Amino acid sequence: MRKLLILAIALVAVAIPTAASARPAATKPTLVSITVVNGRPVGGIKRTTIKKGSTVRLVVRTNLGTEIHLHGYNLEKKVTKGTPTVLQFVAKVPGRFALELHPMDAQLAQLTVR
Ligand SMILES: [Cu+2]
Repeated sequence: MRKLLILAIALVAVAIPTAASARPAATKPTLVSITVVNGRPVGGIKRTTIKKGSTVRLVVRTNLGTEIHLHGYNLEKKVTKGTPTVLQFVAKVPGRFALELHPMDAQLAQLTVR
């Protein structure tokens, strides 16, 4: 019984610093909002530079298409007509990445992570 109590205290001691260091990740995400009409992003391909390690929130509104696809990170999300599609991720990998609308493979955005 005493062993279990010691273990519980040890776990709490480990958990507290972890929770504290996790706090900066909760900062506001970088918002990239794109409206697509008939497979074309309004205002052209959105080019954004993102700080490595930050959270990115892609919001896509489109009247066509089945899914959005972020190349490199290989993230996909189904789109629904009339409902904004939200794709949120942490930009851990540096580089330049294309966001496409499938099945037409239309480029919507270019994200540069550095
Ligand atoms: Cu693609």
